[in-house]
Amino acid sequence: MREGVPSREDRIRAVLQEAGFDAVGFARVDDFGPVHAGRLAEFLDAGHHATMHWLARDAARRSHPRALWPDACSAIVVGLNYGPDFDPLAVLGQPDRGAISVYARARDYHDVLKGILKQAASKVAVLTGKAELKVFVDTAPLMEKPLAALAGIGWQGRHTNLVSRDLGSWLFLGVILTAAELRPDPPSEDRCGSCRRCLDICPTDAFPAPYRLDARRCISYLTIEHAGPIDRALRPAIGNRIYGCDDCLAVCPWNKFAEAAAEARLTAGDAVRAPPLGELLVLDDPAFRRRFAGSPVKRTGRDRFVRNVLIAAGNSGNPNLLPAVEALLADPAPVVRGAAVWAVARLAGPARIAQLASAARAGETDPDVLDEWQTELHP
Ligand code: B12
Ligand code: SF4
Ligand code: SF4
Repeated sequence: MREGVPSREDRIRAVLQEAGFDAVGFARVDDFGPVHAGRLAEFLDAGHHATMHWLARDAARRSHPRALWPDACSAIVVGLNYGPDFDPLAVLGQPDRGAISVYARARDYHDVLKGILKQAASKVAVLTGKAELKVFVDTAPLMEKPLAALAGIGWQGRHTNLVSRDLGSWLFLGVILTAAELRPDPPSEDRCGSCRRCLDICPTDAFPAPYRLDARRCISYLTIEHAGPIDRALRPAIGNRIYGCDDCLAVCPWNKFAEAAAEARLTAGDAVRAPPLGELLVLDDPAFRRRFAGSPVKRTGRDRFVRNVLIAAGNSGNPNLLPAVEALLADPAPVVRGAAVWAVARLAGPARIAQLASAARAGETDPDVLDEWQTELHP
């Protein structure tokens, strides 16, 4: 490269930074080592993917970027800061309100990130000299975190997410695969040192070891991805977290360099800033859709979401929520009725449960709901 003339990589970086990305890095696809396929296999063999069967189904393609796209030569990895301008853990001290994780308090990041990436992609394609490239955000079978670490965006912290020296733990990742050969950036070093704050704070003890997550215990999985009743043993530790969890990210000391998100679409909207549980317990399907239009929260659907709100209500210790909770004993969705039984028992105790049982249990056929009644009536 001649002195003073920006390299191809510099120009691509400039285009992506101008488009709004806070971090941009380059990796050679060939450098993505077999270690990651091995770790993915270990994760799946241990059952740590819970009911996310798509992770196992796609394992072969997920193991290496070239298995996803054989022509891929280089990866351009981008990071978008979604740092909060509030203390994300403060809402945990307000048991009457629901804690919605930071990433879900704004517009769906899939839409935002993909939109910006797609807009910038044609310019990037011209600069790479290869017309064909592929853009990925989250949903493709690609191991984005190890790829981002290889591209020097940050390192995988003990909580398994990518940590950046400049942005801390609050960044979304996106990837462009291209057939062009681009000069790679040096991979990031692990800077966790002797810290284990993220492991120690986890409310449900979801890390069987550092750098390993058992999704079956992770509140993010349980409240977003898991479809049926949530493991009874884990319900108390969920507290008032009704969509996702930020604890392990929020305590990371590297966040001290983080700044609040610049992208306006990633800042919290009023509908999802610590909403009162009482408002959420009464949401029917149309009201749920209206309230969470454009937000990632809509992904769970109303039934799973109200199940989460019932667990938070049961943990709230607030008997004022009881009328709304008891009304849900007759909800059409079994997952809601079952969670309502648990919540009534927590808020009103065994005498009230016994009083309600004969009417509410009559005609019940769902085995999970019957199981909830059985457990509360004969603990
Ligand atoms: C499945 C998934 C989940 C699952 C499982 C999470 C997990 N850790 O695997 C659940 C639903 C629990 C989840 C939760 C969250 N997720 Co998620 N999720 C994904 C997804 C789709 C795939 C991840 C995956 O491949 N997992 C399989 C495991 C095997 O891969 P891995 O975690 O990278 O595993 C590595 C480690 O185990 C490590 N390892 C094992 N042993 C050792 C030893 C050493 C020494 C080292 C260094 C590493 C190491 O090596 C493996 C790879 O080599 C990605 C998007 C994508 N396509 O990559 C988003 C993604 C990881 N999620 C994301 C986010 C934001 C979250 C949440 C913060 C959301 C929230 N607030 O609730 C939480 C965080 C929970 C946590 N602590 O991980 C972001 C993370 C961004 C970042 N900075 O890293 C991603 C990248 C989406 C995106 N495009 O931005 N998620
Ligand atoms: S997201 Fe919450 S539950 Fe999941 S590993 Fe992190 S602290 Fe634990
Ligand atoms: S909290 Fe500590 S151990 Fe966890 S990712 Fe951050 S620096 Fe690493």
